[in-house]
Amino acid sequence: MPNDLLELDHVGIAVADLTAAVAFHTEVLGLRVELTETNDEQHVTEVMLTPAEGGTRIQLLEPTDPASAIAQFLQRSGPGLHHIAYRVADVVATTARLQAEGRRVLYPHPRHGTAGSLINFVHPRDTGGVLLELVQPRSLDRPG
Ligand code: V0V
Ligand code: CO
Repeated sequence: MPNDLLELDHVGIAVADLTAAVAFHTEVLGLRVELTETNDEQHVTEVMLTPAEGGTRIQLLEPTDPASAIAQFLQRSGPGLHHIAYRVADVVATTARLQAEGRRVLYPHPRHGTAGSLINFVHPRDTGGVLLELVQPRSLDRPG
């Protein structure tokens, strides 16, 4: 059995109003803001939040461009659960494995994700309906 999906890194939620969504997650749910970042490749502004004892984080995603994946999702489905992201040690190796099994990996090469990570996605039609993100965190020998 493969064992390269190491942890659930985050759950991505598409939001139309980031300020309101952050207020709900902090003031009502009590999560702590870990970082706020704009990702020009993905055309999103994101806020990553952590529950009281850590663990899997929540990623709120607001589009910065009407043509972006998040804007299109909001138009079709409205705000809500968008993807789940697993942490991997080697995103190229894991995507190659899944692709070899016939699943559609969305990018030929990993792109830039949160906090200097490398990310790729597997199409929801090939994963039982859930958009799957793979995240290789930034390592000390690969700054930034
Ligand atoms: C679309 N579909 C979804 C979905 N988005 N199903 C579950 N979850 C989603 N998020 C379904 C849709 O209902 C249709 O289902 C089918 O997929 C349409 O497929 P398509 O025409 O090939 O694709 P689109 O145009 O709907 O786009 C979907 C994909 C797009 C996944 C291809 O959103 C994409 O390229 N996503 C990758 C980038 C991304 O999501 N970035 C934002 C997060 P039926 O009708 O066929 O059943 S950025 C992020 O997480 C970062 C930066 C990070 O964590 O570091
Ligand atoms: Co994500």
